[in-house]
Amino acid sequence: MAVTIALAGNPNAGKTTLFNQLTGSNQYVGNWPGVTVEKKEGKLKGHKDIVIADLPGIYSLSPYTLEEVVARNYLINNRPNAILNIVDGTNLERNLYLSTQLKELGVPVIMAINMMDVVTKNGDVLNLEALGKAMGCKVISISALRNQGIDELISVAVAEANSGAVPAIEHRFSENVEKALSEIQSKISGEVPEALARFFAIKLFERDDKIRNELPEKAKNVDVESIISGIEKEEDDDAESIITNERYKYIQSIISSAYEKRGKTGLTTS
Ligand code: BGO
Repeated sequence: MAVTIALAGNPNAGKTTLFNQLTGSNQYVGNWPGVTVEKKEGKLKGHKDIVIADLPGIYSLSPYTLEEVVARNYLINNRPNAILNIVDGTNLERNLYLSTQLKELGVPVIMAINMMDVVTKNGDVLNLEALGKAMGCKVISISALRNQGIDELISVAVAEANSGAVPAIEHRFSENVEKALSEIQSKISGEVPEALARFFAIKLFERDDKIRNELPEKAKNVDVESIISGIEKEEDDDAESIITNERYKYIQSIISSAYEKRGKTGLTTS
């Protein structure tokens, strides 16, 4: 079977531009099964055995739009060999919100930080090593528009896709949320693929019924309500907001350690 790399990112991150760079004219366009959302695939330049699957642009894996449902179902059900996450480097905070969730899918993630020509022109500095360490994945800086960093990105993505490794999760939620997640995880253990158990536990904690309905019968019917409501009482907040707020806290800590914003005067403004 062909090795598949899924290309995922926020709308306007430069996904179409990168897809064209990665595949050249070797593309085929269709529709995702059952819906009228466009599906584009292509062979990776110089690697006839590797398929790049272009997912619809999405902001998160808690789907509200048809595009988000299509992208999430593909990632859960088709299990690509790797996810190439294109990130708009000028808009890190919003883009990393999706990245933190992609990292939970138990598939190697490669982050391509795009628009680096603009980041550099603005005088901003991104510490790729710190970003990669905090996210627990390979990070490559690129400009899809200017064809910069693409060769390095291809060689790293190919190596990751062929590695078959299940990546470690760097991000941990607060202690009580982690405790709740591991209780939920133990209830669905053996019923769902091991690499996806944490992802499903988070989604059940968020009361994501779309995901619950996709689970195998036994996992679909687990009762986790008392676990969730216990934490909600402790935190005086609803479960979905608890997860969202903790993600943004994590993202803030990444940005403050890896991104240095400079004003036109050259002084640090962050
Ligand atoms: C327009 N650098 C810069 N500077 N721009 C980039 C880069 C990069 O590395 N990569 C992409 N862009 P899509 P999605 C546009 O179309 O690939 C630009 O949604 C314009 N169009 O050229 O479409 C890219 O598929 C008029 O810009 O993203 C595109 O993810 C004026 O980012 C935009 C200015 O890229 C989105 C830009 C008529």
